[in-house]
Amino acid sequence: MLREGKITLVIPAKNESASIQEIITSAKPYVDEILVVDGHSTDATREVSEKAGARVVLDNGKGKGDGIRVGIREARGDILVFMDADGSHDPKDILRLVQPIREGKADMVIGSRMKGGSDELHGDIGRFIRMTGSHILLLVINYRWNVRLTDCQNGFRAIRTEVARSLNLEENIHTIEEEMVMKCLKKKYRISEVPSHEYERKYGKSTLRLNRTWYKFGFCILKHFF
Ligand SMILES: Nc1nc2c(ncn2[C@@H]2O[C@H](COP(=O)(O)OP(=O)(O)O)[C@@H](O)[C@H]2O)c(=O)[nH]1
Ligand SMILES: [Mg+2]
Repeated sequence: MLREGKITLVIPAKNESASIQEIITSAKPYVDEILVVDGHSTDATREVSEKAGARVVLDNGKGKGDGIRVGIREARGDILVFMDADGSHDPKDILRLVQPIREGKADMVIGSRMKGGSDELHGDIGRFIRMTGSHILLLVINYRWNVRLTDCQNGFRAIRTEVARSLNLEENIHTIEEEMVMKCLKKKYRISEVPSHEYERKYGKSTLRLNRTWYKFGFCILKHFF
């Protein structure tokens, strides 16, 4: 059965004025609404986004997770797609992410970098730590809920708006991705994955500061384990 639904693309963005225009323009044909959630950028992210045709709202200045939560609250579509503003994700994958939801086969669909490959997870010690850590957390989730996901941390994903709102997400930083997965599993929502390639961010540096926040990822798993 085909389930129609309007798509809102939610783009959390903090100081991404160099890449965001191209991202909005190339995503436009695939979605009904583009909502940029600005993390109090000090560059022209807001202006560039509005000019490119996106609706822009501000987060509360607490981090990417905060931005995602604001996006979930403000979106007008029936299906949400989250995509980063740094050029890591290919807008052409949006329809693939949404398809299982439209077909009524899934409530959330994650773009798997393990199935699609990543330019940001291999090659140096920082990336090795990031990938290994994320695999350990993934194993904990898989055995706890008896599933076999391959990527629980990619931000490129689609979810039914109603489902996202029912999760009452609380995380303020990048830990929101794993929180979303665990809360879906707890509530017995169906999660599926499609392959998606992760490209290197086009400009600037990642906002993730693992040296300062790594323990929060483990703590978040513990918090939602039972
Ligand atoms: N709204 C909002 N977006 C943010 C914030 N921090 C990062 N982002 C955005 O979240 C996305 C992912 O961040 P990024 O730094 O690329 O992290 P990584 O992909 O995990 O290395 C990018 O589009 C960032 O601009 C924030 O505090 N608020
Ligand atoms: Mg990135």
